[in-house]
Amino acid sequence: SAGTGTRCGAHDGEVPAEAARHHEHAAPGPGRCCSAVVQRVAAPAEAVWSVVRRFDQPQAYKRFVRSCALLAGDGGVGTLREVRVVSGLPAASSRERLEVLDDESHVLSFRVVGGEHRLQNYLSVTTVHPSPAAPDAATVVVESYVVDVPPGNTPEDTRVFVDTIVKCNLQSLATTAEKLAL
Ligand code: A9S
Repeated sequence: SAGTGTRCGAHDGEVPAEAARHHEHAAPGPGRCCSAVVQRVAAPAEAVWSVVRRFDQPQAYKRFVRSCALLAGDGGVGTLREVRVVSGLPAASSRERLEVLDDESHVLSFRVVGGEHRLQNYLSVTTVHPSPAAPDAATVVVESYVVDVPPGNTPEDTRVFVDTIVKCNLQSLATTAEKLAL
C-alpha cells in the first residue's frame, strides 16, 4: 500500500485501487481491531447503492435492526440515527452518525456514538463499485471497520463477532438489491 493506513482484511486484487483507498484505516493501535468483508452482488451498482445510501432505512436490509429513528438531520452527512436491535444480541440500541455519503464515488461511512452495546467507537466504511468482470450487471461491495476491543475480549473474538454481523448484512443487501434489479 502506498498510503500510511492499514488495509484491514484481504481485498487486494479483488477491488480496484480507488475503492481500496477508502478502506485504509489508520493503524488501529492497542485495544482496537479492524477487518473488511467483500460481497459480490448480481445487480447493477446503482441498484445496490440505492439501498446502501438510505442511512434513514437500515432495516431495508439489516436483519438485526428492529427499528430506526432519526434524531437529527434528514439523511445527509451529520444525520444521527437511533437503531433498536432485535432480541438475541448482546445489545439493545445503537446511536450512529453519518460521516460520509458520496453519491458519485459510492462511499458511505458512519460512526457509532452511543447506545447500549459493547462495540465502542465502531467506524465503518462501505464502498460499492461495478464488478470488473460484468460492470453493467454485477457489483462488488466492500465494508471495512475499526472498533475498540471490548474489555475481556480478544481482537480475534471481536473480529469474529463483527465479521458475522457484517457478512449477514451484506448477504441480505445482495438479496435485496437483486430483487430490486429484476
Ligand atoms: O450495523 C452495521 O453496519 C454493523 C454492525 C457490526 C452493527 C453492530 C451493532 O449495531 C449491533 C448489531 C447492535 C451489534 C452494534 C453497534 C453493536 C452490537 O453489539
